[in-house]
Amino acid sequence: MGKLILSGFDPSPPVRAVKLTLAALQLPYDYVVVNPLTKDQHSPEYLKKNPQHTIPMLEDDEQYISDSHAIITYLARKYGKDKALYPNDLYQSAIVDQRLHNDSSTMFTSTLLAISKPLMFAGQTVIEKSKIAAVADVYALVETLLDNNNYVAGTHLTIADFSFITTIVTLMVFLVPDSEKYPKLNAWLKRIKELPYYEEASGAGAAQLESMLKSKNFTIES
Ligand SMILES: N[C@@H](CCC(=O)N[C@@H](CS)C(=O)NCC(=O)O)C(=O)O
Repeated sequence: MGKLILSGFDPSPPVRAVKLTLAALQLPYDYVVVNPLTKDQHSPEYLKKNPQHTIPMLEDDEQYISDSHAIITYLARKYGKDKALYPNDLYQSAIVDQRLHNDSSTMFTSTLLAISKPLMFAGQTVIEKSKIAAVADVYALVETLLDNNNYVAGTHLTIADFSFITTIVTLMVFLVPDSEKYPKLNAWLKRIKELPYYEEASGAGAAQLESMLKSKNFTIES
């Protein structure tokens, strides 16, 4: 097995999804801090490996992969012994892919980044109501996905759970999911947070991002 090197920054949700996957697969790796707050991702060496200048980026035997969804799928397919985290079955893997694409397009980008980027980088302090309504839509969808299942892509833990939880715990900074309205979502959050590697791989970084966001003293449009 080649040496794995993850470039990232703990508060970043997609980086945390990769750290959860590496922990679940019990894979050793080196960690290189690339801090987007100081624009480390724009260094010439980094851009050569990832012209899209995003974290996370994984290096495996001098091959570079960026985008958390591509990375966690690769890791689970290549190193998952029983293929439980990313099923071999074509239909089951398509379900996992669908969840990952949803995180990539809707949950992380058009819901979470749409709120957090203006706060972090453009000095905005009032969050539009419509953006909070989009967070509620995410919770409603996940509640439905969990209707007959303990995990977001079915009856077993998959990489889709890692992708969703890292985005959702940060969405919770802006809207706490009511336990009566979203009982399954809340039970799932508890279930994933109880994984023995959760706190180290994701919980600590999520808490850091929460305090960074709260330090912006934002309010929600009334
Ligand atoms: N879809 C990408 C999103 C990655 C992303 O936007 N990462 C942010 C940090 S959370 C970043 O690197 N921002 C810096 C930049 O885009 O220059 C993924 O899942 O990896």
